Amino acid sequence: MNRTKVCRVAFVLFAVAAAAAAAQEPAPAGGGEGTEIKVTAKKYEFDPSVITVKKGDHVKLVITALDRDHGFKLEAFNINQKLKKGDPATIEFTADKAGTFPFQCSDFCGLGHRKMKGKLVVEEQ
Ligand SMILES: [Cu+2]
Repeated sequence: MNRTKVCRVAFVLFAVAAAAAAAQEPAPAGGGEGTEIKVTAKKYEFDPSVITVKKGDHVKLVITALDRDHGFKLEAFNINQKLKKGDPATIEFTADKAGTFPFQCSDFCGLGHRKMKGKLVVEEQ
């Protein structure tokens, strides 16, 4: 197994463990549901590129840049976060308005930088 593969296996194991831990946590009290979404960023895409939540949700995005530094800009919610390679960034906000809101990479990362984008869909309850 090469190094990349070892890293990937370790990452998957970590993700599974984190998911199992999260599943055991009680739901946050009051207000909207807590929603944690893991996202990866690499040249030139976010995965998932469409993030769907419900209006009123407290959204927690944990975004990891895989191949180099990127950025995450979600203008509608005043978010512009630098994503350091390999260092998961946690972005929290309340999805207090319904609609479809574009987000994009905010750290120039190469020829496809401007195509590196996605959208947040906030559905009415
Ligand atoms: Cu980028």
